Amino acid sequence: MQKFSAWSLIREAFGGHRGWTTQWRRAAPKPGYDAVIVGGGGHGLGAAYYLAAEHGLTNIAVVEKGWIGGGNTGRNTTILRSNYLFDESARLYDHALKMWRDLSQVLNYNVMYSPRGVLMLAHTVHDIQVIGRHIHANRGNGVDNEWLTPEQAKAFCPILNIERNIRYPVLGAALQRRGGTARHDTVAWGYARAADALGVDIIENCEVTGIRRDSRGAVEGLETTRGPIRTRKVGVAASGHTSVVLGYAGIRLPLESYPLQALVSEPVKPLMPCVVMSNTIHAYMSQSDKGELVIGAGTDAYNSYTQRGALHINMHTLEAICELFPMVRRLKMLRNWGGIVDCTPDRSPIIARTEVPGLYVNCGWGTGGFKATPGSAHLFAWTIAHDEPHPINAPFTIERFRDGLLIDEAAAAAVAH
Ligand code: FAD
Ligand code: PYC
Repeated sequence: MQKFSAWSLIREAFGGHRGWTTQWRRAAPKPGYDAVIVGGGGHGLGAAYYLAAEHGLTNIAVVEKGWIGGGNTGRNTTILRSNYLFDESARLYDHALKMWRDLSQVLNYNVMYSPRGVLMLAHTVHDIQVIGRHIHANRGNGVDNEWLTPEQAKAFCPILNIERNIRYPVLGAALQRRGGTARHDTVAWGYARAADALGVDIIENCEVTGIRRDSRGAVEGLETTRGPIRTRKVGVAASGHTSVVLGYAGIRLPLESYPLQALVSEPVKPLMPCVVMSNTIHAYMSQSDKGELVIGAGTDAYNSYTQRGALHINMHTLEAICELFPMVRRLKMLRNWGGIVDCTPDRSPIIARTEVPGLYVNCGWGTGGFKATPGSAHLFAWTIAHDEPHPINAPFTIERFRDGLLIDEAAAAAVAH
């Protein structure tokens, strides 16, 4: 009879993830690969998985400066939705939302996708108008979204305070029923395990420190803290640090990096059946399957690469949360943390080729790229494999900032920027 150690049983219970024990196939990179992805977050690991699974590229590697999922993929508040305003965004985010539905089956790893519904609250006449515009635009694009009265919103989320005498009363809400949550770190682990099974090398503790180019200017390799790697194709998905990495190839991007924070309460019995977001009073909350209330705060007002933010931002968020959900007032907060998000001027991402042959970039997701992970990874892999964008990501170029073809989704974001 096969014997199992307690540790192996625990590992199997969580899907047999090998990264915890750093048992990936290789600790250091091979001298050369057909393609290398920089960044072991969901977007990078997912791109590697789709390159192998859908484009037959298996002599590839993901290089990660820390541990996989240790960046924003493992730090976000897990909200999934596709209720963006513009046609280009609706196509992009709905492509991703549809992929979440089957992701656990595709990866054979439970990413705990839970379409529990996302409520976006309106507190002012302006909110009602903006949200109304979003609902109509979404429906025109085949994306579900519906208007709820305050009473209907409370029926959907019974702990919501709809008293009229509060500072920002709830005047109504948009509900995207297909929106919801997934467990963030399983996405990194699931893609990593599936990519590894297809032969992809996952190299942790390997920071890219330079990009080598040949006499024509095309990519010919990478410098890393674990030695040089030869490759003709490099895909960068290094959220928060993209400008640093592309700077190695002399490319400047219109990106700014900010800390964004979140916090969780002590675990309690189920009390919150959905996600509630309020852009105006600047707070959002859901409940994890462990029972913790997951609360998101805003971005700091200054640029930084520190993975923590200012305390007063959290205090402001908690004031708003206590007003919206008075019954959580006496809960203790267990942890808070931050991540570094990179934001473009129009708050839409870039998934594109760069001016350097063989160099591709996936960045600019700002505060909202977790929801896009499967779609973004899928389209990024396509772009790298075909050396041209898929029709869905074709508008998300770098050149749009030169040509003025912006996709201005600032109002679709959950948090202040
Ligand atoms: P990451 O997961 O950050 O991966 C990038 C990786 O690149 C990192 O692991 C990093 O270590 C690595 N790297 C960087 N430089 C180098 C280098 N030189 N060499 C090698 N590796 C390098 N989005 C939503 O849709 N919904 C939400 O509810 C939500 N909430 C959020 C809450 C917070 C607090 C934060 C911080 C973000 C939130 N986001 C949310 C945004 C979302 O987390 C990100 O957009 C998304 O996870 C980005 O994924 P990624 O794979 O591109 O980046
Ligand atoms: O994009 O839905 C979102 C989001 C919520 C919190 C941070 N980003």
